[in-house]
Amino acid sequence: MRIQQEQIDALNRQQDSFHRQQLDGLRTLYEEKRMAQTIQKLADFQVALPSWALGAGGTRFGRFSYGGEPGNLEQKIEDIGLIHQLTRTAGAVSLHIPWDIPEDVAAIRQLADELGISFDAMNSNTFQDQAGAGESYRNGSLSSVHRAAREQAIAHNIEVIRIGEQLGSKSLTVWLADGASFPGQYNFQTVLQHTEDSLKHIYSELPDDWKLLIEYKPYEPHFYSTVIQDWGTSFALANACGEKAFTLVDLGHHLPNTNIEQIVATLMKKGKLGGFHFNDSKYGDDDLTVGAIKPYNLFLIFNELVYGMENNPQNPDLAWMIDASHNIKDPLEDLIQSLEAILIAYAQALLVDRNALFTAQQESDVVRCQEILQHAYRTDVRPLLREARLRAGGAFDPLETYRSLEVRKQLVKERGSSTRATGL
Ligand code: LRH
Ligand code: MN
Ligand code: MN
Repeated sequence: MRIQQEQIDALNRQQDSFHRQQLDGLRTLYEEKRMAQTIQKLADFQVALPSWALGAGGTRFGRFSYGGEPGNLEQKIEDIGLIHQLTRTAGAVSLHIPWDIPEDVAAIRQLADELGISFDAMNSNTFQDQAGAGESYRNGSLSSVHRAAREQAIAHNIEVIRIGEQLGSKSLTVWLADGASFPGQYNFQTVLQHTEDSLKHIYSELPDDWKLLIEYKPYEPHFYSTVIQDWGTSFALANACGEKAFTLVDLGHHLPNTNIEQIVATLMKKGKLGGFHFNDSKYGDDDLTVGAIKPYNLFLIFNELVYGMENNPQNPDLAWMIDASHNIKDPLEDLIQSLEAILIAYAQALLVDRNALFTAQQESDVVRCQEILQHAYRTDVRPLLREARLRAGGAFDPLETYRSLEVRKQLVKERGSSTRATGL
């Protein structure tokens, strides 16, 4: 299904005067120049959607199918196209191989092109055994003590790079499920060495203009140890590989109360933050809608990201992606909510008065420091998001537009109620 621009414009027109009033209200709080800069930055910000998150995810206890799920890669890209058309923020897709191997690369590229979607980081998968594979990843992949399993995992990653090259992607994200469920199961130093050697091999096959993004996670699927458990391990591996290798932060991959914003600051100062997976969590890697549980925390993280983007030329542009799973919500609605939460936190961080904060920090005025941050956090920045979207041809309110146009109903009509998307 395709939404006609006229349908979006007609709904937008109904909000015209309300929008103007709201935007004028913000002008009483912030200077025109800062408003304009913020709107432009919001308009430029693009977040990749993962090909595996457009259908119902489920848990290990069950999965509740959602009607009209995309049955193939084309339909997944079409779904991202719908979200992008409404939000103007989802102009990229991140593919997981082999869940989403393009059968006809030229056709997929053309479709993505038509919808204004580029190919962001490619994701390899050495955490599941594939039908017909010679080796099992039961005892690990890049870290395995079994040479043949390591070689198979390395070859897979190289194949993912080659597919990505044909699509115009520029980075490979490696997340390893490798770990131990019980003490003594493996030697920590041996598996770390194998991982480093394997990553270096993959790195040597990386095109010059590509990046290798190394994701970390403290636990799950293993519950005693994970080989790449934290940012320090990822950072050390990235340094061992070379200047095109970076750490990737997934918000759900931290133990409770970890100061993620400080990790962001440290990595950006070192020029080694390469990518970001957004989601939210209460307990672990819950993969909930971004901003659903800890919006202030998200703001504090964005505060460091903005500081880094403004002050750390040594750090490259980041690969942004939503890595959430949808168990009971319509995946497209959930992704629209996540995009909104990301942009809200970004806008609030852009509004922080950095000069005033610097002065207050120099004066050790702790109360003022907090006030400055919270002044920005407590601002309703949605008029800025709407202005950025309207200028780009998006919807005043993407979620309400999605509902009024009955997009899901159309998708169920076109695809049926029992299609099942590949992914987690
Ligand atoms: C691991 C992870 C990683 C995977 C994705 C499916 O928990 O966050 O990014 O590739 O989930
Ligand atoms: Mn992730
Ligand atoms: Mn995860």
